[in-house]
Amino acid sequence: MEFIKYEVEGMVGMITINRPRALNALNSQVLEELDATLDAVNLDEIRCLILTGAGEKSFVAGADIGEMSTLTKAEGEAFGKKGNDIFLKIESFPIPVIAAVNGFALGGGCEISMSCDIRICSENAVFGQPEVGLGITPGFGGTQRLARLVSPGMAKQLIYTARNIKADEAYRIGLVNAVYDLEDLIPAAKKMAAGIAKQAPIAVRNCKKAINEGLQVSIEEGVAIEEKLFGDCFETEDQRAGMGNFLAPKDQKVKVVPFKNK
Ligand code: CO8
Repeated sequence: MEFIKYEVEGMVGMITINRPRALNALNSQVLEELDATLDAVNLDEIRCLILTGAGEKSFVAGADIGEMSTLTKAEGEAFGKKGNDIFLKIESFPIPVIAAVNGFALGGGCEISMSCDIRICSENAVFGQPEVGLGITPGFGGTQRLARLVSPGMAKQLIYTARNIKADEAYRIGLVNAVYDLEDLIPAAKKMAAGIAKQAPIAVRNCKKAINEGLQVSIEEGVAIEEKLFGDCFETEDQRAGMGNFLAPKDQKVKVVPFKNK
């Protein structure tokens, strides 16, 4: 891999988009390597992913403008699909993905962060959808996910004006969950990921599925999805271990239940 770094620490995997000379902009090769990296994640071992960008300046400064500049209509649509397919893979990835946004998250950078389950950022982070200033629409899900994540009115304002916002405003509008000093960002992401990884993995996966799928349907259909996934947790070793530990005599309880993903 030239542009993607993948590291494992315990039950947490960290994917770093590593093209700092172009501020980690997403060209076809980066997207293909990212796709292959996701496919290679060992889901028996890894329970949470962190996605970040290399360097201290940029998370991802968008899709590669040089590569896009000469596309035909058909090629533009195909490039949009290429990004969308991978971002949908992240969104529906079986385990949670935390975006640790360490600087510019513009265009495709903002969009990839929005396909993650949770966004946290550093104080130097800048979010925005500058596409209309380049003569295009957001093409990797920005018109869809920003409106769902913040509000349609705020998304429209940001997209129509192509205005970038800093970390404090991203926090205020609910685009990120927390803002950290740059040096504290990755440790905070790792701490959050470890906190997720020590929970019952089947239950965490089912929660992700229930929230994501439930958001697409009516509340009646949503609770039906939840019922199914709730029921699915029973008779697992992890459900027995989790409830067993709660019900055990005080002197036999463990602080961290050794869940087995079974
Ligand atoms: N694509 C290609 N190269 C980039 C990009 C990018 N998106 N962003 C930065 N770079 C490159 C620069 O060209 C420069 O390269 P070089 O050193 O070879 O000249 C290098 O990274 C460093 O950048 P700057 O010198 O510009 O650094 P500054 O600190 O001066 O500025 C900025 C940083 C403000 C982030 C500036 O680089 C910038 O505005 N970048 C573009 C941001 C942008 O507009 N992003 C949105 C792109 S469009 C998009 O993402 C659409 C997604 C959907 C696609 C759908 C397909 C159909």
